[in-house]
Amino acid sequence: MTHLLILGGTTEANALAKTVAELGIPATYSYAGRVGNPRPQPLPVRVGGFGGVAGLAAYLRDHTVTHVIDATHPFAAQMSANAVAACHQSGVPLAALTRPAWVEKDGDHWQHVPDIDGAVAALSGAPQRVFLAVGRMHLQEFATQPQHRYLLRLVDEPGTLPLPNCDVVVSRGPFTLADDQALMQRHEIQLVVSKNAGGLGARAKLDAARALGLPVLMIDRPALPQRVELSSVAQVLDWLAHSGVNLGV
Ligand code: 3Y8
Ligand code: NAP
Repeated sequence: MTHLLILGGTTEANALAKTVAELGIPATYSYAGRVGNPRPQPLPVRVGGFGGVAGLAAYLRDHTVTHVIDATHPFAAQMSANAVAACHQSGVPLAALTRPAWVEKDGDHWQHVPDIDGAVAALSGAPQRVFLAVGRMHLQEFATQPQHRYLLRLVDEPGTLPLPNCDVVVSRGPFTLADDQALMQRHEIQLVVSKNAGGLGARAKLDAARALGLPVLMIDRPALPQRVELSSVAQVLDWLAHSGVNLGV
């Protein structure tokens, strides 16, 4: 009996969940529980960590999971590493559904930094108006550069923030070029800080930066362990069919 575990939290995971539900393939969608009201899914949902590699391996066994699709965000490196280890231990087939990194186009002015700390170091100059579009979890690291005026975009209303001079927009994506361009003009943004998330859900700020001739501080992705990597829902269905799943089509 097939039982897919989809490690979710992205636009691609949501597209996969929709197709899997339409095909009637037994599956569970998993959120970490990072935000207040995660998007509802057409599948049974579980929320919260598994408890490391051992916890995930136990979950796979206790719920007779037959296949794992890691459709988490490219920066969810710990989850992805745990999935590789737990599936290897348990002998459960694993495939990642990922999206290519964004690449610079004509008119882009990107400065690449290797990680969050690299972005913080690159901000050690004179005060600027900075669109810090990296979410909430790593804001503390930017507190060592309080000289800037930051525009923050968060999924949930924040508690106390570690940055003295900041404006907050509470908004979850996917975002649009028109809205991001208007937002950046309204706040007279001079620099955009972005993770290289890839995909369509968050690229609007890059297209807006290009249109406005603004520089971007692009945080490159963390390294991930070797695993099967697929880049479309169709490829996932093909992988499942070749792993013995009857797609019923
Ligand atoms: C909880 C589940 C969809 C999926 C929406 C995608 C697109 C919009 C772009 C900006 C960048 C950021 C952030 C972002 C994007 C999609 C996708 C994506 C970036 C939700 C969601 C969950 C999260 C967690 C959240 C993090 C934060 C990161 C905001 C749902 C909406 C900045 C990443 O407050 C917090 O704790 C937020 C935590 C991890 C990164 C951070 O460090 O703060 N995502 N985002 C998932 C869970 O619990 O398992 O409610 O839908 C999903 C989405 N976020 O089609 O509806 O697929 O990438 N999410 C980044 O890329 O830098 C926003 O503002 O321009
Ligand atoms: P992370 O740092 O790689 O993971 C930290 C821990 O959170 C994991 O070890 C696991 O806990 C738990 N976890 C993460 N994703 C989970 C999932 N889908 N289901 C169950 N537990 C999960 O992860 P993260 O960067 O915080 O991302 C958390 C969620 O937000 C993921 O769903 C991801 O797709 C989504 N997201 C993240 C970003 C981002 O910028 N990081 C952007 C958009 C969406 P245990 O060890 O206890 O199992």
